[in-house]
Amino acid sequence: MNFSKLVGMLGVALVPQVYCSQQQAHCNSLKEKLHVANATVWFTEYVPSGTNLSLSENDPSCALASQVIEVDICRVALLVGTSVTSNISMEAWLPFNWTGRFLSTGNGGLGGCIDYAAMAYTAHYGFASVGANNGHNGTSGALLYKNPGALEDFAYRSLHTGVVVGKQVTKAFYDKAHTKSYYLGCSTGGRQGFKEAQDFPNDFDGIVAGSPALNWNNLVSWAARFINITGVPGSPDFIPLETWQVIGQAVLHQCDALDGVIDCIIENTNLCQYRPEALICASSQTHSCLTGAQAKKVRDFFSPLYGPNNTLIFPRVQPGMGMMTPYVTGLPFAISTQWFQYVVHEDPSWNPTTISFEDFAKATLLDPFQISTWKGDLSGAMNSGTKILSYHGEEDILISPESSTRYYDHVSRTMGLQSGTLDSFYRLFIISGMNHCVGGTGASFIGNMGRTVVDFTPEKNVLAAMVRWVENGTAPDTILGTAYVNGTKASGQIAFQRNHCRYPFRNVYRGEGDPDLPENWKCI
Ligand SMILES: *[C@@H]1O[C@H](CO)[C@@H](O)[C@H](O)[C@H]1NC(C)=O
Ligand SMILES: *[C@@H]1O[C@H](CO)[C@@H](O)[C@H](O)[C@H]1NC(C)=O
Ligand SMILES: *[C@@H]1O[C@H](CO)[C@@H](O)[C@H](O)[C@H]1NC(C)=O
Ligand SMILES: *[C@@H]1O[C@H](CO)[C@@H](O)[C@H](O)[C@H]1NC(C)=O
Ligand SMILES: *[C@@H]1O[C@H](CO)[C@@H](O)[C@H](O)[C@H]1NC(C)=O
Ligand SMILES: *[C@@H]1O[C@H](CO)[C@@H](O)[C@H](O)[C@H]1NC(C)=O
Ligand SMILES: *[C@@H]1O[C@H](CO)[C@@H](O)[C@H](O)[C@H]1NC(C)=O
Ligand SMILES: *[C@@H]1O[C@H](CO)[C@@H](O)[C@H](O)[C@H]1NC(C)=O
Ligand SMILES: *[C@@H]1O[C@H](CO)[C@@H](O)[C@H](O)[C@H]1NC(C)=O
Ligand SMILES: [Ca+2]
Repeated sequence: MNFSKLVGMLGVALVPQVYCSQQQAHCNSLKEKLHVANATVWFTEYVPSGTNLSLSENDPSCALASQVIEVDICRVALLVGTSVTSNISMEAWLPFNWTGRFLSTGNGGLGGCIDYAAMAYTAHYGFASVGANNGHNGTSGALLYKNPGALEDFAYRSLHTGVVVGKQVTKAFYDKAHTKSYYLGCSTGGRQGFKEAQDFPNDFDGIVAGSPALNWNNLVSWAARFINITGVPGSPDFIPLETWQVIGQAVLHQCDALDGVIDCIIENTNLCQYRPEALICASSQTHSCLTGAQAKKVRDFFSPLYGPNNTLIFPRVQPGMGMMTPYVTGLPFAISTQWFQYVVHEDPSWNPTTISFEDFAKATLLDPFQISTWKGDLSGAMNSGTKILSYHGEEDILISPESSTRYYDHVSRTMGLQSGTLDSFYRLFIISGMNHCVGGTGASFIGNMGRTVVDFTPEKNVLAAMVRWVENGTAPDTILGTAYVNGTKASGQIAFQRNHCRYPFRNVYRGEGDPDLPENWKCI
């Protein structure tokens, strides 16, 4: 039961009751006020600040049953038809203390899940925030099976539709249009951000796209193929997980000092050419070491994936990722398996251990609704004044950050622009020591999600940096990341901070002074 209902029942004439019931009435009025083609309001709900909102209608596989909301919002849930056979569910969280800004959140993996945490975060900072379910409910890719409507929603249409409808909902609620429009997403959400930049450059003034699943088909193939290197558990020369931890330590041992400081962070993994042969077992050694055949597997693991015709399918796994990656387990990677089963082969019985170059070729040829998201021409975004801030963790255990630098270089070549010019609208920051979107040994708190917010200053927060870039013309040169003691903000103690450089700059230690302080590093 929410606050206003409670006061209403008690029949107490309190000022907050009047205030709340006005807000409630304004929120409920949207149901009649909104006239958007193919869209129906499912429900509206006034949510006062401090509510721990129960998300009972959220699909259980999304694993989010509640969300705390720190400001007064009007919550609007809609169903929007996207074709005769498909629809999206979407929500708009409209803060009463509105900055005039609109923002769309994205999705993750093969889901299917509205990013409520991102909506709570951005509504808290005054954005009218929307999120959609990507055309299907839940995390499974099974719903894409022989379902071209849902597949098209997943590739691009859910997000774009959510923006078009969301802007109309925003306007209807506040009786005026938004001033500026933003995007915030990571992983699949990062890909969605770039898809918008490529195909709908007018949707946003500023796009913050993290750890993007660019080059989607090849990424999925690459992720599917590790099992062909590792073998399944128990197969000849299978490398146990403990040994991968030893390998992770050996990578650090060889490359940590390249940036000038031994701190368990490799600032530029491009400079690291890890040599696994150094771990080959001495005659008396039986564990924590490699056979010759295992060293070959490790070398293959850290190598780029080339097709039989010598074209690059996907860049290498970056060294220094800590090796807590699903790719070394010898188990099929679920997202890849489902993509091949339900979309590429339309055969739910397809066996992921048979992955082959023919599968890769079929996936790239299919490229449903250009989900590859690899257009090198961003002139639409450049010409419409759209700014793109991308970031990618250098310890990412799922998507190699080299995919992001490679895309940046691809755009640079396609548009014939040096980075000095590209930087006027597209900047890429490599976040050292950051895992996939969040976590890791580095200074990874950059405000890309609610739980990694230090504060909302442009220096320390990628979304605030984007707002300043769009609204004040000041582009971020570096992003100041923060690391907390024990990796958690709950410790209340900052361990160290570091300025992350924009590509193609890299961070090096100045040679003196406390390396925990950002001023003792420089971007070169
Ligand atoms: C919100 O409610 C859920 C269950 O209803 C509970 O598990 C969770 O701890 C609550 N969160 C907070 C911050 O109180
Ligand atoms: C509404 O949906 C139909 C397909 O069901 C589509 O043809 C039409 O363009 C949609 N209208 C709008 C305004 O999106
Ligand atoms: C949305 O589409 C799915 C099929 O993809 C259908 O099962 C469902 O009933 C539709 N929902 C509504 C509200 O029309
Ligand atoms: C409204 O938002 C502004 C920042 O956008 C903040 O400074 C102010 O405290 C907020 N007011 C309320 C009542 O939450
Ligand atoms: C997703 O769930 C909502 C709410 O239960 C439902 O109305 C909608 O039809 C579902 N979408 C699909 C594609 O099944
Ligand atoms: C899988 O491994 C076999 C044996 O090493 C090799 O011949 C084949 O090319 C590999 N396939 C892929 C897709 O990497
Ligand atoms: C090379 O092989 C890859 C992977 O099989 C395929 O995607 C690509 O189209 C091929 N390129 C040419 C030029 O044949
Ligand atoms: C806006 O940009 C100017 C420089 O052009 C700078 O001095 C000022 O601090 C900026 N304001 C904000 C709020 O970022
Ligand atoms: C960090 O974790 C250690 C071990 O669990 C604990 O003893 C210490 O108090 C923690 N420090 C902070 C600041 O939370
Ligand atoms: Ca280092």
